[in-house]
Amino acid sequence: MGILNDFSLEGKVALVTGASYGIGFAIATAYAQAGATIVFNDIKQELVDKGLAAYKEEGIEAHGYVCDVTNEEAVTEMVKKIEEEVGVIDILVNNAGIIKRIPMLEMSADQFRQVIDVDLNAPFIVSKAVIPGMIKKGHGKIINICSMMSELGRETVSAYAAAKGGLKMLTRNIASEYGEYNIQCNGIGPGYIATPQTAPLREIQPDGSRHPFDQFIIAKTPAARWGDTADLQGPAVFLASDASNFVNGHVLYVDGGILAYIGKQPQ
Ligand code: NAP
Ligand code: GCO
Repeated sequence: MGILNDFSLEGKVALVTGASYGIGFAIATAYAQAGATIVFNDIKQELVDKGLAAYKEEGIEAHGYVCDVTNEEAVTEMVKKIEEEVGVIDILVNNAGIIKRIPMLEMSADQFRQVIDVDLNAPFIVSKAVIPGMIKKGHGKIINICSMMSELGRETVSAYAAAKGGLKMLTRNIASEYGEYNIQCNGIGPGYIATPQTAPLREIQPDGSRHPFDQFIIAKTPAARWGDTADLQGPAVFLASDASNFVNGHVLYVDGGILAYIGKQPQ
């Protein structure tokens, strides 16, 4: 097997936050295929139940917990329960996230805070709860799901871009602070991926045409397509495995080349 062994997650416990569906579900499914035991959380029991059923359909016996990742007490309690019921967490993916697309001048401070809370404060809270176990174990992998908005802004996503920019720097700081304990912390920066979060940007127009933003992204992506959650699975397994033990503080952009491309010139 040689080098492929380095990509195995056999015997590892992986917690993927907000992974009942979407990107988190795809990453967790790939981890299970690589041998990991899957743990995930969601805010509502009904979503956790839906997620458990979806994992079962994939032949995966996942462990689901109800937990709002912005609630430090609930997160500490969840991690303690996971460690007792499943095992100490080897791999953490801070995936749970929200976006509010509101022009800044129309966005309330409370709405801004809600996005920062889930997309930036929560990765801090969950990482803080998980790192002690990783230190005791002598290894750990933390993968923060960043975004192209860790690098670029655009209209209506001020809170989201601020959070994801901060998450890039939190990634680098965790790498800096805990690298000596053989903990690697990296980010994945997905491009535009077809999930419920981006569904409003892909809605077919009343006249049957594609959403203007959909056409915009196609023109801005060298791959000339939206990403699929499956496009993130290989990079996520790499960053969770021994194959990346000397990769630390890096954000791996999985964006079809958008960040490298000025965009197709109008015909
Ligand atoms: P999604 O379809 O909206 O799923 C987000 C997940 O996070 C849901 O399961 C949601 O649960 C959960 N969640 C939200 N707030 C939570 C909280 N407070 N506590 C626990 N779980 C919570 O999003 P996605 O497209 O899969 O995105 C997943 C991650 O990738 C996010 O961090 C997003 O910012 C990032 N991302 C997405 C794209 C893209 O194009 N889709 C690109 C770059 C980065 P509920 O359903 O209960 O709210
Ligand atoms: C948006 C999109 C993006 C994507 C992603 C891009 O409104 O621009 O939702 O933010 O979700 O983060 O990397």
